[in-house]
Amino acid sequence: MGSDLQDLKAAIIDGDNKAAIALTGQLIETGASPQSILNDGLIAGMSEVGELFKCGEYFVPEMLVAARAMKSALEILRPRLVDTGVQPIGTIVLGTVRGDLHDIGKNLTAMFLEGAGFRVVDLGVDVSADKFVAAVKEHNAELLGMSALLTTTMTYTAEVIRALQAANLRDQVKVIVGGAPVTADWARQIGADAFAVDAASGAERCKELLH
Ligand code: B1M
Repeated sequence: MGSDLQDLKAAIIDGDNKAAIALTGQLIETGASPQSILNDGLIAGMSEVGELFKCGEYFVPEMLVAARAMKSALEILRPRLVDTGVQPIGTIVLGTVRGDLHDIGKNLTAMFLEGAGFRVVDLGVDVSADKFVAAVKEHNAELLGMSALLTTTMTYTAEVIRALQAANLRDQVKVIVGGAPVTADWARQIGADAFAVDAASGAERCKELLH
C-alpha cells in the first residue's frame, strides 16, 4: 500500500478532518483508484477505529470525529463513485432502521446505487417501519434497502418486512438488507430478497433484483 493511503488511513483513525480531505484530494489527483482510496484508506481506517472502540481504547467521541473525517473524505470521492446524467433504472427507498444512528455505510450504499443508475430516496437514520412503508408507496419504489449496524437494531428489519406485508406491498417491492451484523442467513430468515456485504455488491444485487 502506498504511503499516502497509509496516511489517509491514519487520518481517519486520528479523526483528522483536514488531513483526510487533503489526502483524499491528493490521492485522486495522483491517479489512485477510487476503490483503493475507499477500501485501503477510508474503510481500513474505520475498521481500526471499531477495533480500538471494542478493546476500550476509543470511546464514542473518538468514533464521532473519525466518522466526521470519513464523511468529509467521502464527499470529495463522491463524483468518482457517482456517474451522473443517466436515466434512472429504478427507484430505491433507503434508510438506517429505527434506533440506529450509523449512516456511513448507508450513505456509501446510496452513492454506489446512484452510480449504478438508481434514483435513491434516502430517508436518513432512525427510520420507522411506518416511514419506510409510506415512502415505498409515495415513490412507487421497486426496491427497499435497510442498513443496520447494531445487533440490537438488526431485528427491526424483520419488523419492516412485516409492515410491508400488512400494507399489502410486499409483492411489489424487493427488499435488500446490509450492515456489519447482518448476514445472508439473517436475510433468508426474515424473508428479505437479498443481502450485501458491501456497498458495491449492494448496488449489483439491486440491479439483479430488477430482473
Ligand atoms: Co458505533 N458501533 N455505536 N458509532 N460504530 C459499531 C457498529 C460497533 C461494531 C463498534 C464496536 O464495538 N466494535 C458497535 C456495535 C456492536 C454491536 O451491536 N454488535 C457500536 C456501538 C456499540 C455503538 C454505540 C451503542 C456506542 C455507545 O453509545 N455506547 C452507539 C449506538 C448509537 C446508535 O446508533 N443508536 C454508537 C455510536 C456511533 C457513532 C455515532 C459515534 C458513530 C457513527 C457515526 C455515523 O455513522 N454518522 C459510530 C461508528 C463510527 C462506529 C464504527 C466504528 C464504524 C461504523 C462505520 O461507519 N463503518 C463501528 C465499528 C465497525 O463497523 N467496525 C461501530 C464504515 C462503513 C463503511 O461500514 O457501516 O459496516 P458499514 O457499511 C458497510 C457494510 O456493512 C455495507 O456496506 C458498507 C461497506 O461498503 N452496508 C450495506 C451497510 N449498509 C448497507 C446496506 C445495504 C448493503 C450494504 O443495502 C441496503
